[in-house]
Amino acid sequence: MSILQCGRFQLGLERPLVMGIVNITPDSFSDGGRHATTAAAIAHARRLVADGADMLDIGGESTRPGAAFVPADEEMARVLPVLAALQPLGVPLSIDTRKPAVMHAALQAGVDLVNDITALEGQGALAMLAQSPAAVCLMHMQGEPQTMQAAPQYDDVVAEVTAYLAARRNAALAAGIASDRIVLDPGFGFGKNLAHNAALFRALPATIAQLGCPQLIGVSRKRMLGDITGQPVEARLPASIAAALLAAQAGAAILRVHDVKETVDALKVLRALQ
Ligand code: HH2
Repeated sequence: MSILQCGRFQLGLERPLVMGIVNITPDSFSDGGRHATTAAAIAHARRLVADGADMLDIGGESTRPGAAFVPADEEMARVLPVLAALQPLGVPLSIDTRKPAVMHAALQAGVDLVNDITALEGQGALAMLAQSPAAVCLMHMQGEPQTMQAAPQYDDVVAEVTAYLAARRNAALAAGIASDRIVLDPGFGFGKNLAHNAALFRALPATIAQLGCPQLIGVSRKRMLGDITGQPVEARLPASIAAALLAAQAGAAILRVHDVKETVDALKVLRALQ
């Protein structure tokens, strides 16, 4: 059985883990403003744990297409009080950030995983993580959130994303981050149109899994599901569950979701009847 060394925790990966999303932002694409105060975010996080979340992903900057940049001190003011309050909960805490300064503060606060949509390309990020016990999630993105959905282009999306993830995994290994601390993520919706996302999704078991690291898959409520179903963001729960189950069957190790309770139930059914 493979294990993820994740800060204070050693996580068995024999079944997909459910990562509940806590966005402390005014502008996230599906839940912006709903948990924007410290108290609301803490209450939401506790609810996700009660609903069966195996870990929590705390974010203070929306990275939806076109999102505004958030200064590091503003992002820290959003996430640090929430991290401090959730620390005693006994659940692995992930910080969703691309800023080394925020990573540093979150590591000081005892975060167990650093989830970076720029795959630790920020100045000093790899070396900082090498000095910590935290796990890392390295994600692929083409371009920048401001403009990434304008005209994403690939010759071969699967080959290019796989090569990028392999290169970032190798950079992490070379920096001294052990392989049992590395998670990879193809980055659904980050500089990818529906055809790109679909090609990547189909390639999950065949190609990306061969990189030998556990994979995190984040498709919850995303526009690709709206493109397929025609549903607005608030009506994408059935599509999100379907995609989560497909990702689980394709071997995903961690499912990053907004709707924890429903996903946990769906995974129970998959496990019992598969
Ligand atoms: N997706 C989002 C944010 N962070 N991290 C990883 N590793 N993988 C993802 O697919 C991923 C991510 C976007 O979703 P959300 O947090 O709900 O929205 P927003 O960026 O608007 O806050």
